[in-house]
Amino acid sequence: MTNEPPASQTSGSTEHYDVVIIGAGVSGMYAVHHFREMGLSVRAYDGADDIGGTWWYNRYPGARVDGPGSPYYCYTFSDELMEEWDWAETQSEQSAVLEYLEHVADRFDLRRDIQFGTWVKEVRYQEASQRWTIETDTGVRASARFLICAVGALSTPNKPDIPGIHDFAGECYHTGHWPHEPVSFEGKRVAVIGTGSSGIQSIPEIAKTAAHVSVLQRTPQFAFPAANRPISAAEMAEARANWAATLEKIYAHTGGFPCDPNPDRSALDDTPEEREALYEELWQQGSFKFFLAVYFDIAVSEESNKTLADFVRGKIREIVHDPATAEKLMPDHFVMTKRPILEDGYFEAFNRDNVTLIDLREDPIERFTATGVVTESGEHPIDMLVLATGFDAISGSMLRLNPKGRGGLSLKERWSERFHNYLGLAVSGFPNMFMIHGPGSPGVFYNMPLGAERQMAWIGDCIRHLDERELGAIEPVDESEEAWGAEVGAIADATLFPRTDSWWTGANIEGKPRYFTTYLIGSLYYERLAEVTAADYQGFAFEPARHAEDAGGS
Ligand code: NA7
Repeated sequence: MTNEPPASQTSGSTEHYDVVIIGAGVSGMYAVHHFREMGLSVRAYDGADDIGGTWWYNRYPGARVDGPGSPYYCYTFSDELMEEWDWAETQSEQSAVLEYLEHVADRFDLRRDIQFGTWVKEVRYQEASQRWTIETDTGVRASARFLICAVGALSTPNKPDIPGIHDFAGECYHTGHWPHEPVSFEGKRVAVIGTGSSGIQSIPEIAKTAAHVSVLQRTPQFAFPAANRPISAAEMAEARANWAATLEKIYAHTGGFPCDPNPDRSALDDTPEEREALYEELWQQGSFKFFLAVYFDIAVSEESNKTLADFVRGKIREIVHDPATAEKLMPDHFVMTKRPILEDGYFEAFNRDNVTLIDLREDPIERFTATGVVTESGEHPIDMLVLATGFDAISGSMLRLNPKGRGGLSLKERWSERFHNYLGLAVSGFPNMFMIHGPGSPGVFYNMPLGAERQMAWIGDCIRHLDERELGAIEPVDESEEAWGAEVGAIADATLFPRTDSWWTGANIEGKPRYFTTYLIGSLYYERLAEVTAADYQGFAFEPARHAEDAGGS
């Protein structure tokens, strides 16, 4: 260690660490473990009262893992964890994932280095001492050589600013900030705004007991059968027996799951009958495998895309009895270019007498009153409003943290037009700051616990590199950020993803720079990180370590 004061000590009212971690969700928890194992002193801060991040907050009814699922949405750093943890279902419930994370926190004694109920309100780089300083809403002041922003890609709720919404006097909940106490829908008239994953997971659950559910839909969605099922003891045993081979497959896969690559076949290579047969087989089988086993060019070719979109539109028409409602549910964007959604009884919910669809494109919301929502067609009295309106995703939580880098420049200023970054990890002007799952990384397109582990491994190696060479600061040069932005953009532009308005492109947040920021090929991304390491951290600039006396003893 070079910079003074020494780690994990207190001078005046400031605590000093090697590494400060913001966030104690899946990524922040692993950061605590990883850097502690390296012998560094660490402190994590989280506004919540316990670990879990997204799994702590998203307690809405029906919340489940909606990716390829258990038992592979998990940490891989400890074989013992795989040995001792049983997953009950393929699409684990929120509570099951949180129990797993609590087990991890207990097993590795993570909580002793995490301060809960603490919101970090000021984060500033001190050029003289080459340290980050933070201040929290509880009056804590701390400094660290390295800042790890594990703030979550989907953790800053998007709350729509609709006229009168604050006048609504009934219960109002955002799915991403759901209360910890049970919420009863019994006998209530509920309006749900939003039909993304959270709306589509929660609507069928709410409809089971509510007197009435009004679904306020802005954009109809493609959704696929979740096909959740129990995981048997034999299946868990098999997963454990094959764990080493499975890990190899996971590492090689573009999304970080133990799946084969998509077939090397275009949808247009098959006859309409062959295509229909494949789509039907995948639909019956359900789960995220649909997207991982379908033709490779669904998200690339407009024509191929249309074949699957038409298939799903046909399914919606089959499931929903009322033709007028079915037509309102018909999505018209490229399928898979908004976050693919797994559903369980969503389309069927519209066959219930107590569920009504309000198509906001035809019948927009005018305002809220104390007792209801007024759309162009009239007032709908409600007792409860559920905002399933999503998040300021990917970059939103970094902007909310808004660290101040060199010269006091804020991230908001630096990112006013583009989310400049290198490797999805670092930003020039913000030395020794690392982002997890930020823009420019595979983030939400990758198995997120695994992505956090792999990004943390790279950062850990980078810290060792600095220490071995007595370097005090690392940050990307502007040219490498530009080249990285171009690389991310070129991969995305070969697909249909940037052509649809979605939270992937920032289109759900007014005024946000609108473009696709995710590195789409996860496996290639980690090769690129390794290349940069092997080339002595090419694209980065370094500063020698300044000792406290040189820095004026700060
Ligand atoms: P999403 O996928 O961003 O969905 C939000 C939904 O809310 C979506 O249907 C939006 O319509 C709708 N929305 C947002 N703002 C408004 C306003 N002002 N008026 C009407 N409708 C609105 O968020 P989720 O929470 O469902 O899912 C996010 C991820 O969390 C998901 O991928 C899972 O991994 C977990 P739009 O499509 O923008 O027209």
